[in-house]
Amino acid sequence: MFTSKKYLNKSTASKLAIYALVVGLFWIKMSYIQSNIFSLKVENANEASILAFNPLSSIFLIFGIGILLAGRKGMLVSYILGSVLLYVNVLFYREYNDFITIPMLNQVANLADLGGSIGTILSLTDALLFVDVLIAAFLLFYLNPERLTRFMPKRREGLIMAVIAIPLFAVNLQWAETERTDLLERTFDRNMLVKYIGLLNYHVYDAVLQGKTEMKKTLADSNELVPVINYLNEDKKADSDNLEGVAEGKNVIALSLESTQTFVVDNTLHGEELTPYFNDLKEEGIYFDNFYHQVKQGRTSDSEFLLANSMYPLNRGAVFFTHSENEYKGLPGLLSDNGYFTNVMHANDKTFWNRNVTYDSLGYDDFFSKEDYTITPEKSYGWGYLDEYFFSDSLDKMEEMDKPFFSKLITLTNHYPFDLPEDKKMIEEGETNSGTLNRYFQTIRYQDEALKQFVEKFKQSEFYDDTILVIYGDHFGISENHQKAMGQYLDKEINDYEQFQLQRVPMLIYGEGIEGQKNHTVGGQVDLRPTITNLLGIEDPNPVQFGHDLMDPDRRQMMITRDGDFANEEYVGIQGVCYDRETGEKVETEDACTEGFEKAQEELEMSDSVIYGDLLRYLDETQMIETEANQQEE
Ligand code: GP9
Ligand code: MN
Repeated sequence: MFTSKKYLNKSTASKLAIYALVVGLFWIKMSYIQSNIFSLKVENANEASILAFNPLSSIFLIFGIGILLAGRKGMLVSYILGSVLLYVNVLFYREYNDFITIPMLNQVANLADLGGSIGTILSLTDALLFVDVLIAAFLLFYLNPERLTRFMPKRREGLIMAVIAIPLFAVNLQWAETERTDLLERTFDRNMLVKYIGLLNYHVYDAVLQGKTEMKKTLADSNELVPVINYLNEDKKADSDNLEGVAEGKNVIALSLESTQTFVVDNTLHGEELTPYFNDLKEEGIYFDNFYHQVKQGRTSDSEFLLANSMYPLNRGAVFFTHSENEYKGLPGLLSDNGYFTNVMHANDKTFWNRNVTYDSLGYDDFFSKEDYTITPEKSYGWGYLDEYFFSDSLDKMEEMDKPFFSKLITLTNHYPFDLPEDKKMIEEGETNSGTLNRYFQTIRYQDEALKQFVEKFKQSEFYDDTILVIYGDHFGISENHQKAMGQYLDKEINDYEQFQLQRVPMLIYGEGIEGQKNHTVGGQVDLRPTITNLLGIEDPNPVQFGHDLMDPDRRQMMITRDGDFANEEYVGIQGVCYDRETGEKVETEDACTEGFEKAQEELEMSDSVIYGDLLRYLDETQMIETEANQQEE
């Protein structure tokens, strides 16, 4: 009896030891990745403790399920899958500074292409992130310290582990709420979610969100559009007629500049201007210096979505993939109805970002993609067709087009990893600690030269007098990962406020009859559509637009980011913290920015509801009912 009890105790003790070792091993790795590879901006000791604690519940959950399904083999499988998931996020984070969402997985082909730079994000030392898998396998399968029994976890134990995960998570969440209330309801920022609940729990949460959004379209009905329209009407003032119709009947070239940020404008490197041509050009047009990109995971495609619909893109995934076949009342469709030939010109695969499908839904008449350009190896580099040739061929195509036309051109050369052939480099590379930023200066300089050739040739074209150019940056090129280098270049510390201000992209309206002026209004890509229709003097019957004409002197000065942050006339609000927009000083008054944050959240939710519910399919019906109601009132 005595021996057997001792035997049992020893056996239980060694079993528990193995459990503890394997759990501990994964815990250490996950903590290491969360604290050292991701930059989650831990601000105090409490946050650091939450971050250290948060892997635990998810580890109990995945190991518990593994054991429940297949004993120790299952535990090892959980260990391996968990490790792979962590690592895939590490790679994704290096490229995107963000975490994977389920909708992003539908775009694997795209992601593979984006990783034209995969070599740049893989690192040899990454192999170390898998050494622990071998140790875990050894512990689970070969270690037998007491030579009494092998490690044989019972399924019941798996169930117990999985159940223990629940109170562990509850503790985690309660603790996180001490830092941020309603964490799970206010989920625009994945960095914050991961900081507070950990990467694996974040994925569980993301899966729940996915299920919820899929339900939304099925459950949607036409009534849901009414509050959106009412909300938007509240914000609308009498239409200003500033510059209304100055470009009536003219062609429009919307020129989307890849990864081009405002900080390069009027800036120098080694004493040379980075964008000498644009710097002069902007003096001849209307230049907006407080104009922000508003994209999220869909990058360029998100900026295209903003332009076409004056709605916000999604917080998870690229709306070009997730809701490509919704009904939209897009700008291209509107212009086509007004006699325009609407098209996109972009020398990449037509399926990239699912463009060929979504462009149809937005109402474009045509798409000139890679296959429509005569691309030779001599004229290509990195991502493909070099901008100068792309521009020149595109102008030739425009000569032939039916007029008036609306062409959106998307450049490509100034794309991460910012590589250029030697003979195209017009400036020495930068001297910061980031190769990415150092090369970025060179591709920016190259793009400016290509722009020069384009605009100068355009000026010679016979449609110059009848065309306006709308030039804007699609999104940032230099991510937060390069903050230190950016600080070295700009010679200041890049704090949250500066990082936010770096999300400004240049925006210029240029053409015959448009006088040069600087416009400081606070706006973003969501405002492009109403601005363009105002210039063209085209009545836009779609009431579901979140943007405001940038030309309107009395417009609402507000720009909302996809993270729920905002800039308005006075303030910049970032993750609950308020700054003076001009000086960047923290504003200590408690609720100076509360209204801004609430507005941002409300507006993003409205926009999301339209996309998730595919609500524009009910627009005609809703408007008919409204008109009838109005008539009855009269
Ligand atoms: C690809 C180009 C770049 O066609 O638009 O896409 P991005 O990575 O910037 O979203
Ligand atoms: Mn882009």
